[in-house]
Amino acid sequence: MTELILSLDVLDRKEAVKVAESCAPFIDAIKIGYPLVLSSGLSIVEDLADLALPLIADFKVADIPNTNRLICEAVFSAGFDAVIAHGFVGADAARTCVEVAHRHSGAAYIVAEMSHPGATEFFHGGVAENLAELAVSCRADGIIAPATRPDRISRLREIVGSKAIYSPGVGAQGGDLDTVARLVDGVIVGRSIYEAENPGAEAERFSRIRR
Ligand code: FNU
Repeated sequence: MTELILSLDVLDRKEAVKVAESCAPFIDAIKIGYPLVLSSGLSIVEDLADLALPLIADFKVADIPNTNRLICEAVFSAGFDAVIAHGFVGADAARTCVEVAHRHSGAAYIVAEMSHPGATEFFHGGVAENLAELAVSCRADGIIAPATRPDRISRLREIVGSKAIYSPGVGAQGGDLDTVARLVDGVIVGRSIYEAENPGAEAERFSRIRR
């Protein structure tokens, strides 16, 4: 089964909760990033707690080990179940995120390659492969790989094996749902669902990948 993860980049707190509630029966997790947390505060986690869905903090943590530790402690203390971190900061800093996550019985995912067009400027030429290898050696729970480039997902799968691959970029960024769903453990979808007239119905439509 491929998971469907809602990317809840909705700025208004009430609207965010409403969208999450309508999508809840059709999704496997909710990803929250800076847009919602900076507009609503970390307490948004409490507002979503009743849905009993895993909450992923997409903070792309990218600092020195000590600061990464402080950030990840705050993330898991707030009630998140997983964190997304960058690997380009090096194994020591990335490993810190993984260690804090595991101490809290949570998960940490390392960005191997991003989905936007500009990502090819730096991630290609062996960098994404190195980051995927780093994710494996740091015992991360998985990687983030681009739904906009299925061939790159396949290449990164060779490196991470059975580790989870979560993939943003379907819909609004042009990635094809069915193509990507066959290659990854979870598809991350934001605008295509939360900007729809009926987000719940759209989430249900996307949830065909869970079957
Ligand atoms: P949607 N996201 C992404 N590409 O899009 N975390 C990446 O390479 C990556 C991400 C996030 O386009 C992005 O920030 F590492 O509206 C947004 O929150 O479907 C979501 O995935 C995609 O949103």
